[in-house]
Amino acid sequence: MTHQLQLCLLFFVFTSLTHAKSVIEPCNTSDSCPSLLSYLLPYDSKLSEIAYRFQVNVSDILAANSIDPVAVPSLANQILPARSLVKVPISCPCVDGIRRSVSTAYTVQAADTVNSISDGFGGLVSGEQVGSFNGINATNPLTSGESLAILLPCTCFNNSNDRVAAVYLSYVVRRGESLGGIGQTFGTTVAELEAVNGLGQPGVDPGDILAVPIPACSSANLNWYNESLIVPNGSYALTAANCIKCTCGPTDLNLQCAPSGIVPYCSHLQCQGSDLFIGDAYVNHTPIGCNITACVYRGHNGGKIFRSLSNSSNVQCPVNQSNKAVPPRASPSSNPIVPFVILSPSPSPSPSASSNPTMGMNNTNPRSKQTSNTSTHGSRLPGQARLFYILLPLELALCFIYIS
Ligand SMILES: *[C@@H]1O[C@H](CO)[C@@H](O)[C@H](O)[C@H]1NC(C)=O
Ligand SMILES: *[C@@H]1O[C@H](CO)[C@@H](O)[C@H](O)[C@H]1NC(C)=O
Ligand SMILES: *[C@@H]1O[C@H](CO)[C@@H](O)[C@H](O)[C@H]1NC(C)=O
Ligand SMILES: *[C@@H]1O[C@H](CO)[C@@H](O)[C@H](O)[C@H]1NC(C)=O
Ligand SMILES: *[C@@H]1O[C@H](CO)[C@@H](O)[C@H](O)[C@H]1NC(C)=O
Ligand SMILES: *[C@@H]1O[C@H](CO)[C@@H](O)[C@H](O)[C@H]1NC(C)=O
Ligand SMILES: *[C@@H]1O[C@H](CO)[C@@H](O)[C@H](O)[C@H]1NC(C)=O
Ligand SMILES: *[C@@H]1O[C@H](CO)[C@@H](O)[C@H](O)[C@H]1NC(C)=O
Ligand SMILES: *[C@@H]1O[C@H](CO)[C@@H](O)[C@H](O)[C@H]1NC(C)=O
Ligand SMILES: *[C@@H]1O[C@H](CO)[C@@H](O)[C@H](O)[C@H]1NC(C)=O
Ligand SMILES: CC(=O)N[C@H]1CO[C@H](CO)[C@@H](O)[C@@H]1O
Repeated sequence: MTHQLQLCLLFFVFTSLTHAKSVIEPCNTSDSCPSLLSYLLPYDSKLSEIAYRFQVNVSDILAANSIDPVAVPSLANQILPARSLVKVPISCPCVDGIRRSVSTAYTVQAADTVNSISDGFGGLVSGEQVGSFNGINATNPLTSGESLAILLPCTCFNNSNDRVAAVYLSYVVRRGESLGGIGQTFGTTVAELEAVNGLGQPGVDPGDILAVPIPACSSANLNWYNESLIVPNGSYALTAANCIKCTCGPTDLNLQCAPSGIVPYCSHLQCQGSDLFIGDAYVNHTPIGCNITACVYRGHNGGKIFRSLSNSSNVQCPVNQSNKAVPPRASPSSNPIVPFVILSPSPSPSPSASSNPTMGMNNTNPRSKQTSNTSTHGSRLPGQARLFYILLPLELALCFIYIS
C-alpha cells in the first residue's frame, strides 16, 4: 500500500520533470548578482531549516518575504506550513559561461532517492540532474551521509527588464498552472514571461522552471556614497550594519529607508540642523501644494551612516495619515507591505510591548512608535501564500483514488 503510494508519487514527480525546460542565461563576468528562488515547501519547515538547506541567512529570507523581524520573536524557530511559497534570496554567479547558483551541499539521508531530494528542493532541481551531476547510477547508488552538490537555476539579465530595475525569480511550474495565472501571481504578463523565457509557444508544463521578472527599487539614481542596493518589490533590505531598513513598494518603486529598530544602538540617524531622523519629513502646506523637507539615507561607510536633508515642492501633498498633521510626522514611506508568507501567531504573550526597540535616542522620533504598529500589522495580514495550497493535495487525492 505505502509502496504503491510511493510509486504513484514518484510517477508524478518523474513525469513532470522528465522534459522540464528552463531558461539559460549566458554570461561572461565573474560578478554575482541578486536573484530569487521560489520555494514551495514540501513539508512543514522551520525558517532555520530553509536557511540551512539553501545556505542563506534567516534574516535574508525574512527580508525577501517582507516579514517584520521585530514582530515575531525567535523567528528562526517559526514553522511554516507545507505548501507555503517562500522566496529565497540567492546570489547568482557566472559559472562556466552561464548563470546558475553556486552548488549547495546536501547530505544524503537514509531513505533518500534522487527524486525525494528533488522534492526536498521543491523541484528547483530535478532528480535526473541530482543523479547526473553527482554520478549516481545503478552501480554507484546514493549512500547515506554522502555529500551531494546541488545546482539551482538562477538568472539576472543585468537586473533590468525593459530598462526598469528587476530581480528574476526562478519559479517551478506546477500541475494545472498556466502562464496567465503565474503572471497574475507575480504582477507580470504572459507576453513578458514568453519574451524573458524565450518560449516559442505559450504552453508550459509542470516542472518547467520560469524566470519571472519582479520589478525592483534601485539606489542607482539616489546618489549614495559607496553603496548600491537593488530591492525587489514587496520586500526590504537591511543595510548599514542592520541599522537601516530600505523597503520597496507597494505603491511605487522608490526605495524608502528608515531606521530598522532591530539594532539597539545606531548613531548618525538624525539629520544635522533638524530634529528629523532618517525617513521622517516635515510637510508644509503651500498655496500650490506642499513643501516637503525629508531626512534621507545616503549610504554608509566605515560605521558611519550618511544622510541629508532634501527639499522638494510637490503639487500633490502626502495624504494625511492621522487626525493630526503636525510636523514632524511620518513620510508616506511608512506603509507596511503585505508579507509574502504568513507566520503562525507569536508564541510569546505580548511581543510588541516587550520587544520595544531602543535606538539610542529618546522617543520623540515618530519612527520608534510606528515600529510597534507595523509589527501588529505584520503578523496578521493575509498573504498570497494560500493560493498555493491547492495543487499537491489534489495530486495526493489522485494517488489515493488510483490506489483504491
Ligand atoms: C559579454 O556579454 C555581453 C552580452 O552577453 C556582450 O555584449 C559583451 O560583448 C561580452 N563581453 C565580452 C568581453 O565577451
Ligand atoms: C550571514 O550573516 C553573517 C553575519 O551576519 C555574514 O557574515 C554572512 O556573510 C551572511 N551569509 C550570507 C550567505 O549572506
Ligand atoms: C556509474 O557511474 C560511475 C561513475 O560515477 C561510472 O564509473 C560507471 O561506469 C557508471 N555505471 C553505469 C552502469 O553507468
Ligand atoms: C547593464 O546595465 C547597465 C546599467 O543599468 C548598463 O550600463 C549596461 O550596458 C547593461 N549591460 C547589458 C549587457 O545590457
Ligand atoms: C568610498 O570608498 C573608497 C574606497 O573603496 C574610499 O576611498 C572613499 O573614501 C569612499 N568614499 C566615501 C564617500 O566614503
Ligand atoms: C508591487 O507589488 C504590489 C503588491 O505587493 C503591487 O500592487 C504593485 O503593483 C507592484 N508594483 C509594481 C511596479 O509591480
Ligand atoms: C516652497 O519651496 C519653494 C521652492 O522650492 C519656495 O520658493 C517657497 O517659498 C516654499 N514655500 C514655503 C511656504 O516654504
Ligand atoms: C531646505 O529647506 C530648509 C527650510 O525649509 C532650509 O533651511 C534648508 O537649507 C534647505 N536645504 C536644502 C538642501 O535646500
Ligand atoms: C492635511 O492636514 C493639513 C493641516 O491639518 C490641512 O491643511 C490639509 O488640508 C490636510 N490635507 C488633506 C488632504 O486632508
Ligand atoms: C528628546 O530629544 C530632544 C532633542 O534631541 C530634546 O529636545 C528633548 O528634550 C528630549 N526629550 C526627552 C524626554 O529626553
Ligand atoms: C493606527 C494605529 O494602529 N495606531 C496605534 C499605534 O500604536 C499605538 C500604541 O502602540 C496605538 O495607541 C495607536 O492606536
